[in-house]
Amino acid sequence: RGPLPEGVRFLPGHLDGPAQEDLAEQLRTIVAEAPLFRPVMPKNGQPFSVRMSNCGPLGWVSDIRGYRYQPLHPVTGKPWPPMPDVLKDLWRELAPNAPEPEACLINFYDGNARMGLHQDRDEETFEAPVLSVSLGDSALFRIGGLTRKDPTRSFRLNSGDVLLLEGPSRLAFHGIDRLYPGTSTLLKNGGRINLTLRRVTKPA
Ligand code: MD3
Ligand code: FE
Repeated sequence: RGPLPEGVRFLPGHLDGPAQEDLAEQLRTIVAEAPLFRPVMPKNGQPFSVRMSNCGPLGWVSDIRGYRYQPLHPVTGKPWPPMPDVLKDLWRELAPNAPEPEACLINFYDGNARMGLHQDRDEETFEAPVLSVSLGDSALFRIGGLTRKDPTRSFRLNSGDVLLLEGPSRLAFHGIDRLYPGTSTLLKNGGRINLTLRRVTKPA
C-alpha cells in the first residue's frame, strides 16, 4: 500500500448509464465483426484467462511469436472495425494534446478472469497517455510503481469509470486481481469489458 503514482487520473462514473448502454451496443456490433479471441503467452503458450478483440487501425495481439500491434484480426484476417466516435471524443476531451489514438484493446473478463501485474510497453512511444473505460461487473484493480517491487494500491473499477494514465504512471505496473460477478446489469450475460485506448506509433 503506497501512494498512487503521479499522473493517474481516476474519473469514477465519468460515463452515465445511457452512455454506457450506447457503448455496450456498439461493442456488440464490433465483436460480431471482430470476434473475441484468446491470446496465449509468448513464453510458454499458456492461454490468457481474458479474451480480447480490438477496434481502430491497430490491434494488440499475443501469440507464441510475441506481443505486437497489427492491422488485421489474427483469426479472421480482416481489418479491425473502426473505433467508435464516442471513444475518440473521450480521448480528445481528456488528452487534448495527444496525437490520435490508434488502438482500442477490448478485454473481456468472465467471473474467473484476471490479469497479472504487468507494464504496457509494446508501443513505440510512451509519450501519449493510456485511456481506460470499464463496463459491466466491477473489478479489483491494482497499480504500483515503475518496478515490480514497488508497493501497490488497490481500488475497485466500476462500470462507467474512466482512468487516464499519463506521465510517470504510463509505465506503472498494474493488473486486475479479481471480478465481482453480478455487480452490474449492463452486459446481458455478465462479465466485464475494459477498453484501453493507446497511441502506438510515433506521431509524424
Ligand atoms: C496503468 N487492462 O489491457 S485497465 C491492459 O482492466 C490492462 O483490462 C486492465 O492492463 C483491464 O493492458 C487494466 C487500466 C489500465 C490500463 C493501462 C494502464 C491501467 C494502466 C497502463 C499503464 C498504467
Ligand atoms: Fe495493462
